[in-house]
Amino acid sequence: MKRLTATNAFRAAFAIVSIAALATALASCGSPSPRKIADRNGMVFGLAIKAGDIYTPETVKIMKSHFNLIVPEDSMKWVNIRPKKDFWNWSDMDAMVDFAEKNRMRIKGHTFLWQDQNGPYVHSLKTREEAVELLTDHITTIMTRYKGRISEYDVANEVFNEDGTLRDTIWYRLIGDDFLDVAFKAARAADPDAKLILCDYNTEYAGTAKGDASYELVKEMKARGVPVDGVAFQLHCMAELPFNEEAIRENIRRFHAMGVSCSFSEVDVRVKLPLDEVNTAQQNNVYERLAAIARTEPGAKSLILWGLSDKGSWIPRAFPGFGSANIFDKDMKKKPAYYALMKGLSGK
Ligand code: 9MR
Repeated sequence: MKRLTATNAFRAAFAIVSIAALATALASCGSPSPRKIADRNGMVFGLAIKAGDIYTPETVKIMKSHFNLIVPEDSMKWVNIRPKKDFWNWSDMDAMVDFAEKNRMRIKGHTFLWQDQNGPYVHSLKTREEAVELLTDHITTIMTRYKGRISEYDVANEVFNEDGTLRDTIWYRLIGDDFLDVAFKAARAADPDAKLILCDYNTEYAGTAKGDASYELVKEMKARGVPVDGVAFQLHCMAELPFNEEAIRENIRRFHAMGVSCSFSEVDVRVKLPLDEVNTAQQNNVYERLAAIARTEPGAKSLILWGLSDKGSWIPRAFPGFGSANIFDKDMKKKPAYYALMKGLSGK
């Protein structure tokens, strides 16, 4: 039997260390991270986060390797950032903007003109002049503070009824037909470089009342010189419903043709619980197709997830009996939907 000399022992140890180093190197240069894939494909791949997420190491790790944009799920909503007319709560947004910059991510603002989550004083506005003044002040103050740091904003959110008419909100009622013009013009004046977006749900399909009304409204806004740069389709989807890929692509293309970009901006795909083989396959299909559309349509190139895991999701509160809408489960384990989404994102 060969004796283990000092030289042999050294060689053996060296070989083991080399193999370990090679394995590590192979692992690290293996498949690129989702964030790299999105960057390479020229895509925004984003995540809506809650204020505490940037202090949760497990979430931070996933955020850094997966996403190139974050959006506050709630922190910029009127009642949260400005609970009283003269009291601004900047701390959460300041921390998120710092976090995004430190990690070289973009950050999106959400949202100014909306019917929900307004401070009580908003509902006691009485005249057009008061409403224009407060809305303009709100937009100007936030966008001036984050000028050059926040790259895009949902300036207005959910302005349509399902039949395509405009929703009866405090802003529309008091300001009148030019309520969106007021908001978008104030936004452009506050930060000329920020991308200004009109956001809604059920507007993703061409050929539906709401989808077509949104297209017509943006076309008219552009024609009268109102600075609207993009539309956002929220896409809180239900796995069991039919998914009309062609109608989404057609819609994106007609917006693209007039220089308006589209984003899938609040993506989650709920299922009627429990999760089973059938609805898992349906959910996978929606995630994969949405990512594939966003990747392949030059007028889209943006997909933002409304939360990471089923743990903090808004779905069970809003839709009793439904859930499991996100790509990680309650224990932060990757679900089949995760892999389906990645397949759509990478095209492999
Ligand atoms: O996910 C958000 C939830 O945490 C809030 O309680 C709720 C009310 O502010 O808003 C949810 O986000 C909504 C988004 O801002 C606009 N589109 C619909 C989203 C789900 O309700």
